[in-house]
Amino acid sequence: MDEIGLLRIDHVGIAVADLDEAIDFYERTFGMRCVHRETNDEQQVREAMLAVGPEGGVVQLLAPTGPGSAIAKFLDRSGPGVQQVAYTVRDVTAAAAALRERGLRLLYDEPRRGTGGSLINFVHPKDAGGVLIELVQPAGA
Ligand code: MC0
Repeated sequence: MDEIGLLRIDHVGIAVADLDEAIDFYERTFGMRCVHRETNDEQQVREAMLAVGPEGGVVQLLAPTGPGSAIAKFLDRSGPGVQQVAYTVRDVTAAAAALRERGLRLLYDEPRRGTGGSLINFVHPKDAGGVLIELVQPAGA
């Protein structure tokens, strides 16, 4: 079987209703630092990346921009909380193909645009023990 090419945990994604309020909570309570913010129209999210600490780790806060957003649906069903675990991969197309070969459902036929110009795809949570898994190929990789 082909290698998936996982490199590390890219981020843990948390669904929130109010982005500014959530950033404030993580900064004040845990001393995390907001290092990036952006709106992704295709995914219908406003997001913020928070650096956990000096040794690494990133938390992504995700708020919906409209009712059709996957985050809006998640919040309606489950309330705020962990929505996804994302892994950095060398090559998202190759990783998706290797996972399909193992019988898992990938959500997109082709990678889409993620944070900071990355390329992303997702494994359906029902094929991964109830966890939505995002594959992230960083921009320029
Ligand atoms: C749904 N389910 C989940 C789940 N979302 N389980 C764990 N984690 C989640 N996040 C479960 C439901 O509870 C339900 O279980 C079953 O999956 C329903 O599956 P479905 O009917 O096929 O699907 P939907 O309509 O609930 O949608 C789920 C799906 C969707 C994962 C397909 O959320 C999606 O397309 N996600 C990918 C895009 C995304 O998440 N975008 C936002 C982040 P039961 O047992 O009740 O049947 S954007 C992002 O992350 C970007 C900006 C980035 O990082 O670069």
